[in-house]
Amino acid sequence: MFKKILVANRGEIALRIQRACRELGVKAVMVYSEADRDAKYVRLAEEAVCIGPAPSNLSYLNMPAIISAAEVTDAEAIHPGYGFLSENADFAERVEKSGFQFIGPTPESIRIMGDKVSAKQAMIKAGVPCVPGSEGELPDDPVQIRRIAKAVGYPVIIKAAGGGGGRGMRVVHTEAALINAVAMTKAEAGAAFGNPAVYMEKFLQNPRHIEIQILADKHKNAVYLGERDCSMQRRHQKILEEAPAPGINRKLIERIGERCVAACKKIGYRGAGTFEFLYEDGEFYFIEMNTRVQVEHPVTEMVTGVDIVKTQIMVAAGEKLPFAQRDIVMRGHAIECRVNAEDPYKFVPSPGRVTVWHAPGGPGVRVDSHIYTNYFVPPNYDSMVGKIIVHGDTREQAMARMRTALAETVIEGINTNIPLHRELLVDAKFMDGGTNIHYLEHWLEQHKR
Ligand code: MV4
Repeated sequence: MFKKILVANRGEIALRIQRACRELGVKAVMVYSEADRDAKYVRLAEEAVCIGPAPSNLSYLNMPAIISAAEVTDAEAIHPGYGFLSENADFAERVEKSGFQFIGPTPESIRIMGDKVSAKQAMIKAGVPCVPGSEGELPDDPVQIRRIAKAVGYPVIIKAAGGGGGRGMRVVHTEAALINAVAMTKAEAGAAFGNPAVYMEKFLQNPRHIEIQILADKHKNAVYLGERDCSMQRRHQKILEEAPAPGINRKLIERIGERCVAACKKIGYRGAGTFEFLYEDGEFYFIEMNTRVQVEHPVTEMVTGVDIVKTQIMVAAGEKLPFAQRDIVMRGHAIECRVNAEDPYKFVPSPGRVTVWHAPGGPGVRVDSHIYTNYFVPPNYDSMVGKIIVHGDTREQAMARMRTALAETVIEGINTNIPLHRELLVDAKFMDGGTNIHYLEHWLEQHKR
């Protein structure tokens, strides 16, 4: 096991990784920007290095500063967390060329999954079901593009190979709009991602977003840790996630999970990863793979009892996965509410000083947050200030526990989306389970104030 690792992130995930290190007996070096001097994980750190001014491009995205921090502190590995440099293949490569372990997959795996065309091709080859569409990048010839769209069937969606997470996509309903839409998406993709390549898929109108969590080691072992339902989102920002996904056939999930594991083994994947699927009319369709730990990993930890962050570090150190697939048992139900410093209905960020903070507690309640009374939420970063996660024997019990947890939570001095969560937890359709990716936006439209 490593003696010391560097945590190249901030906020709640920096604290989460620090906690995993403590449990493993690994020293954690924290890095921080000038805006995060007073951060909780910096105060709790045995060692911390300032890597630059507040703007992320000068600090948390500053590769030389981060690698230098690892050098001067004698860290052996770098955990990138999520966001920032976590899915940057060039960073992973520079980390390894500088003699450190990157806590994540190989730069090659990150690169394949970063290009959505090569990711999809790898998945098709590995037997993971994908959304029907173009086989690879769209050609330039308008005749061929029309032929592909006709075969796929309208509506279709044009997606940038360099996009992902909702960036660089365009839905096309008619042949008349097709060629122009392809040209527009290509132009935007070239400007935004430096890669004009686009591909085409059948546009699924009312899917759910279901993802499969996997963990793999360097010894060809891989397991899936069940699924998460992440359909409750607005503008591609998830706000509530749960596991298991309500109302989906367990045998089907097992089959998909096994395909994901087989794909990991086939491509030599290692570390934590997430296969994102759209689920519609009883079928799963792969769309993208995330090669990092995700914000919503706690719901999987709560239902499986597996510490995903600890396992990431263990497998990066070369250890074998300490469990096999038969050891993974999903128990009960977990829900996570993301707490954002923002207006609950207008969604404008609300940075500033937290004057009062009372965290919820009780059976089955977990809070992953870096905030404290008198903490100043800087305006420079993502507005998420923490996550409330609950576990119960049933979905009903988990919802009841979440309602209690949300009722107990007090955050003063900044606005948060907790009032929105309180309303959602008593919404009849949410309570039924199985709402699709458009539900929250429609709900907000109907609950305008
Ligand atoms: C789609 C789709 C419908 N059909 N692909 C958006 C984020 C990116 N990961 C892929 N996305 C979508 N791809 C096909 N073929 C609808 C979406 C989509 C979406 C997906 C997951 C979660 C929220 C979403 C919100 C709008 C659109």
